[in-house]
Amino acid sequence: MLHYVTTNDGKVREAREYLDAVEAVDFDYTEVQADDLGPIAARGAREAYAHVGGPVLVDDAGLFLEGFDGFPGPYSAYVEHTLGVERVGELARQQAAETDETPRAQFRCVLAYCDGEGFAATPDAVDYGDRRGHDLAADERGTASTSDSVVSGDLPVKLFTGTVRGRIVEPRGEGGFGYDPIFEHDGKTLAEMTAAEKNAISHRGRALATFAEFYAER
Ligand code: ITT
Ligand code: NA
Repeated sequence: MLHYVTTNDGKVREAREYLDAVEAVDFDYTEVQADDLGPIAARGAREAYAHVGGPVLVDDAGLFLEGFDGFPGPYSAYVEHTLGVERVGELARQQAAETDETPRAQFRCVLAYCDGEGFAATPDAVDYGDRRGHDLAADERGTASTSDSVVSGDLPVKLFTGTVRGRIVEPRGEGGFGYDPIFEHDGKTLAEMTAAEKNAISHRGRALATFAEFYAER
């Protein structure tokens, strides 16, 4: 049985569309301080595996504002609880107005899988263990990728990353969660989309689709 480790019900709802046999575990793993999501998720997966004793999937996500060098990024949950979503949107729009540009942003989701076993090496594997910086301009619409994260002496973890690009707008919509109301993609905010519509284009949906394919083989 796969354990989806999160304290966030919105994430669980989205994950269930890809994984039928999944048990949500409300386990608050230690979020190490890092400037990218990969190492945070990988460490979380190792800790969660030790706690659960079976296959675990940890989901670490964040909003990366392009005009603010990726802020709030790995600190998105903290910033949501302190500044709040509307204020983050206002800041991004104010700054962009000064340069007469549209504020752009990226959502990123890193899924970290650990089941105590090793993984066959993937040719394009990136070691996220030491990765720094954000590949913000990767693609106009979004990306999905897979990589191994094997830090020597540690449990092997496999990472699945999804991104989506969009514009920061005034809050609209009642669906989704977190920063969804201020993030517009193809004319709709993620909060104006149904769960299926959001999954089809979102950072989490892309990462989950890649993971589901891998997990079906595992
Ligand atoms: P867990 O760590 O327990 O999974 P969390 O909500 O703290 O739950 P994160 O650490 O990944 O999750 O925090 C990411 C922040 O980004 C948090 O403020 C979320 O509300 C927000 N977020 C994550 N995924 C999102 C999505 O799909 N749409 C909008 N906001 C999202
Ligand atoms: Na968290």
